[in-house]
Amino acid sequence: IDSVIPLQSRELWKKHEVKKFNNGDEFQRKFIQHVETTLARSLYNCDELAAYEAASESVRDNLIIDWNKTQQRVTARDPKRVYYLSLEFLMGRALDNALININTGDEGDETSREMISDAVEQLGFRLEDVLDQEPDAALGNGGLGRLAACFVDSLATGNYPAWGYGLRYQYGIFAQKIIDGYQVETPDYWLNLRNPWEIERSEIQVRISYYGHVHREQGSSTLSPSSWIGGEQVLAVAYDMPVPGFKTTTVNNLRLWSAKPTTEFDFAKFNDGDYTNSVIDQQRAESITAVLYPNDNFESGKELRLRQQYFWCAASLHDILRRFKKSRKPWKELPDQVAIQLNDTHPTLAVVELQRILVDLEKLDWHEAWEIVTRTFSYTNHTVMQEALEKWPVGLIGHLLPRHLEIIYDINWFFLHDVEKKFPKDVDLLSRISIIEESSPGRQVRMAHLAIVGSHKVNGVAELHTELIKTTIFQDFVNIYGAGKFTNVTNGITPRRWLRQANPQLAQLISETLEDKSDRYLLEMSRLTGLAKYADDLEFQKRWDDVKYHNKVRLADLLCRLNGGVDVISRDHIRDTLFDIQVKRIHEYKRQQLNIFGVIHRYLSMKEMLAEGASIQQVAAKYPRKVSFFGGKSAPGYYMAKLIIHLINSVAAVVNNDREIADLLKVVFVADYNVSKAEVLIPASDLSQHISTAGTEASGTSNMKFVMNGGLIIGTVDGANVEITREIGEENIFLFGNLAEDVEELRYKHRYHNVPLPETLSRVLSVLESGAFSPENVSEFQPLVDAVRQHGDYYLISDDFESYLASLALVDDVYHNQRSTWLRKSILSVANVGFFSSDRCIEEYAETVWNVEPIRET
Ligand code: 4GP
Repeated sequence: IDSVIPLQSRELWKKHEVKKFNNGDEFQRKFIQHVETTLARSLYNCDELAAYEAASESVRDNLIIDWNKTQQRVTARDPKRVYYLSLEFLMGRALDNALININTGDEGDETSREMISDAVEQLGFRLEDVLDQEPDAALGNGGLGRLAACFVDSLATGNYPAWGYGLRYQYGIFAQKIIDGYQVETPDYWLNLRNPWEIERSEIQVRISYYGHVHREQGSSTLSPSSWIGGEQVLAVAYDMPVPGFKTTTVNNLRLWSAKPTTEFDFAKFNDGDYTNSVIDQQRAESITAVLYPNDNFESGKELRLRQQYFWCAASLHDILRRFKKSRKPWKELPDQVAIQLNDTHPTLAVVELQRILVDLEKLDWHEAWEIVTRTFSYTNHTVMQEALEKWPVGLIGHLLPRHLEIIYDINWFFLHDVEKKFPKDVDLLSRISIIEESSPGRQVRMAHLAIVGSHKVNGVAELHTELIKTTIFQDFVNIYGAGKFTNVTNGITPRRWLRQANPQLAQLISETLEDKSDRYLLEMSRLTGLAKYADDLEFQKRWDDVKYHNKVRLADLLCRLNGGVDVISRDHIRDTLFDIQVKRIHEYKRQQLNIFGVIHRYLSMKEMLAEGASIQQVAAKYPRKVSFFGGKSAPGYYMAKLIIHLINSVAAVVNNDREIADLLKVVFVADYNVSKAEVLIPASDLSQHISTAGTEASGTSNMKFVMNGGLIIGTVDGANVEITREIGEENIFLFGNLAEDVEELRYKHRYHNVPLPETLSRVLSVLESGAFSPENVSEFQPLVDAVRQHGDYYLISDDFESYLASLALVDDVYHNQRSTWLRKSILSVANVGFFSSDRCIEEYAETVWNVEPIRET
């Protein structure tokens, strides 16, 4: 490896090599050093926040040493690398995760989370309180962003030479406050405190251009090298976050770009006496990475978003190619050295940018360049929802990126030309598949089409989803390219965060129970099947149940703390209260409205029994103790989703204050759902709900998290629920509702016929209309009623309502009357959840999409 240090000086470097701490004593020395020098504090003013920072700095030092070695190792061997381009990385907290990964499994490594916990305690702090100081890195919306975070974890754990590339937003996903039952968004300025987990690489800067115009030799076509003279210029500065693997010394890199003004200055303006405005123009640069767009499964089409996308694609590609060029290999070997994964269509401009670089700057022939491009990229689709498929107005792209628009047109020209040869005279086909949509009010670029054409592999994220994209939105492309280009990689989650970190008690019980008495199963999840033989062991069931109880109390404690020290749920009957949880983005397709309608139904039925003279014991026999938890954010501009949030809170206000039903039913909306709250909520669930309209949820990943934590799930036959059922057995999951294949016909019926609603749902809707939950504004929830009654019930609430209620009744019965059966189901679910580790997913990508191999320490 190149170095500027003269040979004779290198011995000295080696002599003074920085060492990792390896025991509690050494950790404490580091810790105090960071308190006193890095933080300029002391024994006399070190609070919990400072302790968090000092602990993080100390642990980070260890990671960075391994990070450096990992990078040196990869540079020396120069293997094919993977780059995961994602506009979102929903990482959550870093310190606890780093502590779980701190022991590398190497001989002589004596570090452990317990060791640090003790060391911190000796210094006067409780580790839990210290960990609680860390703000979430919330640079994502939901499933797509959290998937990227699980993937970088598994890439490091699997020792893959892989980097993530994203944006360093100054404001992550907004913090949600609930005020008078309504969602209120407040900015998440997460960088307010110094962030010990990032390394500013002020020396790594990439100049990014926008606007301007294109020059070319007279008479030459757009296919020949052209020069784009950009107008506005900004700088992309790299910030690196170390991503440690589990039981390995591999520490990979997540590189996030931040926008800065260039050092140039508009002297013309300045000389006109407009100094202030020339500075303000410069500041415009920083707005590019100011904020994460808060939409999940929805595209808003804002110019600033397009500016973000290009900024990030151009900076990342520049960086990737700089690294490739170091090996001095010919361009045609790029696809043997580099695999770039497009996480959804957001990074699709990278396809165009690479073609531009190869043709305009590297002077490759168009076709030679295009071959290299398509062999380099692959694309993951995450949704079939029309409103989420990205399209950009041609005019906007042409204005912002004039050369890129020319290239897009040329890509499209060759693509259509090839298709025309294969399917002559099929004009309809050509207009359906064209990258350019000829729509009113103007032409649009269909980013999904561009991503498919520019990639060698396209994948869906669960079997059903992949099947759906192949037979609906991308069907034409299957006919054109053949089925081999389309493949499935079912999503997964990292068991380190979602089991070991979120649920230490369960993780511990599992280690003690499995034959090898170790936590190896966190790497080899198939070992969990060793739990199956204890499924009917009553003593084991009791221990299993105790862990769940402990986690339910932990959730009650958190809610109490968030509520200013006042209990939100009663402590009296926690063990016999079913914790029913639905936490995810609020979206009509995810059907939180179905859930809350079910809650209303339950409440009305309880009241009816009482009114008819039943005793509270009789009511309890039919409707035993239950708390319905909800959590999730709505996009700020999504009216219906916000109304659903208000309905949940309004129902909570009525139900929770109704003395007559004596705490048998409670409704809790947990404000500001995020990764660190998920880590407490998920382990506490007895039941969780994954009840999207069949065919709408591409995969879902929280379903996997709940199962991994011993919760049972109620769900529709949608997304990964299908494969969860296959893995854990259909007797261990509560499935209900219509199938994806029937959805279209049902929607058609609703549109053209007056389909009568089930009596149960009618009653719920009438009560809603009566204003029982909105006395101050009687018609407030009318839009939710109308969506079902008047507007075609697009999400098929009425079609699934009865089977949903039946399924919930079954849940009550098993939970309350057959607890041992319940625990058996829970144990068997965990025993068979191994398939859903993101390690398995990454292996599949590595083999079938990227063709990359792990690089281990030798
Ligand atoms: C989400 C899907 O809605 C979810 O089903 C899936 O599990 C997740 O991606 C990861 O693949 N999609 C989005 C989005 O978050 O914005 O399209």
